[in-house]
Parts: sequence; C-alpha cells; structure tokens
Amino acid sequence: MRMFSFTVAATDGAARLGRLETAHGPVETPVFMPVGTAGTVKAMTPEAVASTGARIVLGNTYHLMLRPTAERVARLGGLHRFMGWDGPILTDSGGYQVMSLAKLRTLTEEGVTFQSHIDGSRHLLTPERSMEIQDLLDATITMAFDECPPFPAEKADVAQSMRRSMRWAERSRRAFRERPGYALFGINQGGIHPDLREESAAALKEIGFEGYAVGGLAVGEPFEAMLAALDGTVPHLPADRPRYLMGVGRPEDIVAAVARGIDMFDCVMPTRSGRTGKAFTRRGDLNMRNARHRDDPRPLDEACGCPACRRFSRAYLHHLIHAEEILGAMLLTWHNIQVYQDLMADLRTAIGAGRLSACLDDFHATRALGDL
Ligand code: PRF
Ligand code: ZN
Repeated sequence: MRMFSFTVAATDGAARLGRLETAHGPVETPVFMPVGTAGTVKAMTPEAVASTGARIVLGNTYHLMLRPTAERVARLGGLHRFMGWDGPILTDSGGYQVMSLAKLRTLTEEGVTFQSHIDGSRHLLTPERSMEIQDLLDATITMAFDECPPFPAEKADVAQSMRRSMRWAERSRRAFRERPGYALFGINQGGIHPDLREESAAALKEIGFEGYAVGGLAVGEPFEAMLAALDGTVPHLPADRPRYLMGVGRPEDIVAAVARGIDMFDCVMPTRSGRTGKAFTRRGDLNMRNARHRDDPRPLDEACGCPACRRFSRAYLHHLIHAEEILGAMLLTWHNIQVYQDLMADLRTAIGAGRLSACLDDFHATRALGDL
C-alpha cells in the first residue's frame, strides 16, 4: 500500500520544491489544482486536463452531496471512476460553499443547516457528515470542515469563528477514516489578524494533520493584506507538511504566495473566466470578446503549446466566443489551464535551480511588456 507523504527536494528562500505521494500517484509541488466542482473540470475531458500537466483536481462536497449524492457516487465506485480521473482528487469540505451558494443557512456549534440552491431541499452538514461524504466520494485528500468568515468582519467575530473551526477540525480528525495513501488537511483561519492565525496554527498542529491549508483569504481583502496574512501564518505551520492556499488565485497571487512558502493552489479563475472569454497569457490578460481581435491571425500566446494556440487564430477564438459556440469555452479553458500549469512548472524548475527571484523578475517583466 502506498503511504501518503510529502518530501521537500529543494528550497529557495521560503519557497519549496516538493513531492506528494498518494494512493492515486505523485504530485510535484508547487501545484495548481484545476477545479472540478461537480465531478468535471468544466468544458474539459479528463485527458485534456491531464495533457496540460495537471496531476490533481479538486471536487466539492457541497455540490456532489446534492447532486448526484455521495451515496450514488460510492455505489458507482467512487469519484475517480465516476468522473474518469484516476489521479489524486482533493475535495473541499462544504462549509465554504454553503455560505456562498445555499439558501436559509443556520450555523450552530453542531454544524450548518441549509437549503439546496438546486431544489430547496433541507440538509445538515457537520464535521462528521462532511468526513463521511468525502470518504464516500473516495477523496485522496479530505479537507477538515471549517467556517470562513466574511471580509470585513469584527475581530471578535473572526476569533469566535476561528475557534469554532478549530473545534470542528478536532471533530473532523476524529471522524476521518484513516487509510494508507489518503490524507486529511486542517484549515487555518483568523482573517487578517496575525495573533489569531498563530493561535489557529497552534491548535491545528496540536491535533495533527497530513497537510495545512490557509483559508479565509482572497475573500475581498486587498492583495497586500493577503500577503501580510500569509507572512503572519506560514512561519507557524509545520515545515515538513504541504501548505495549501485555498481559492487563490490570479497568476500574480500565486507567484507571490509560492515565494512565501505555499505549495498548493486551486481557483476557478482559469476555468470560469475561460468560459466568459477571458484568456490568461504570459503578457497579461486578454478579453477575447473585444473587437480588436476580430481580424487578428496570430495565436493567443506564441509561447503556449495548447490546441487553442497551436491550431487557431485570435480571430477564430473571438468568433467562437461571440457566437457562443461551445468550442470557444473549451479552447479558452484548455489554454488557461495550460498557462497555469506552465507557470507552476516554471516555478518548480526555478526553485530547483535556486533562481526563483530571477523567475519572478522575468514573470513581472514579461507582463509589463503587455500584449501587441
Ligand atoms: N475554507 C474552505 N474552502 C475554501 C476557503 C476557506 O476558507 C476559501 C477561502 N478563499 C476558498 N475555499 N473550506
Ligand atoms: Zn494556449
């Protein structure tokens, strides 16, 4: 049986080049995990996702418990078989999505009751039920059940919320079914308050997890505040365990967080914005709806090896997006995931060679050139 492990192969300042070993294969870090909320990375086949270099995807407790239900996924052999992805899958625990998507939410010490955004049916999500659902899904990496306070919020409220999340983290650890090659990650909370972040880190370390996530960021606070919160959190997390910054972010957020010691990321940005016509390139972001692309025979990004860039012009992609053709969403999603995976590969190479700061300078200089 393959055991779950994390090894750091090289460091460069606070940044680390690492490797996760899991029941579903290895993952090199720093890593970006495409979001596959409802059992699909939207507009992508699993083969297409893998072709970009992605080795781990994210799934969501909240969406899958409502439809098609965790019990049905389990009867059909688990989420890997169900969605045709045999690599590692990390699932988020549900609380965060309940707060942003569900109706009529009631939060108590026990957990959160809510009404489905799909059919209005009532549900209760607790740390124990979240662990059970993620186990039924056969998640490679299970996330502890937590609560993410809104921003801005009173410090006293953030403290109370964080302490409840730490009690839920303890209940999550107890309810989690241990299996070789599988892992449970705790989630640090505490908003932008360094003392609360440190208290949260100490509580999580005391419980003990295979990895540590930083939650509660990228919820509307300024970029500088997020970086300050990371600086006040990461040094308190165990150096020998993977660190995951949840829901982040834009390429510039990711490079800044990698330089501060974060190993794992997920974000809907490359997939969601791909479906609305936004393309990420090394020289910055392009809105492919814009009329300036309509006669442009050039590829989206000369340096990109994805099918959108190898075979098609900006003019064609502009046309597809304008005509609301499904292929437009597919190609831009593919391209955006490719850009994210190439960025992560560049960061890993740079850390391994001890030249991360040159890589960051290059990243910012290339974006400063702009498009055209
Ligand atoms: N908690 C969980 N999932 C999350 C977050 C969190 O705080 C965030 C915050 N950006 C994104 N996804 N469980
Ligand atoms: Zn491309």
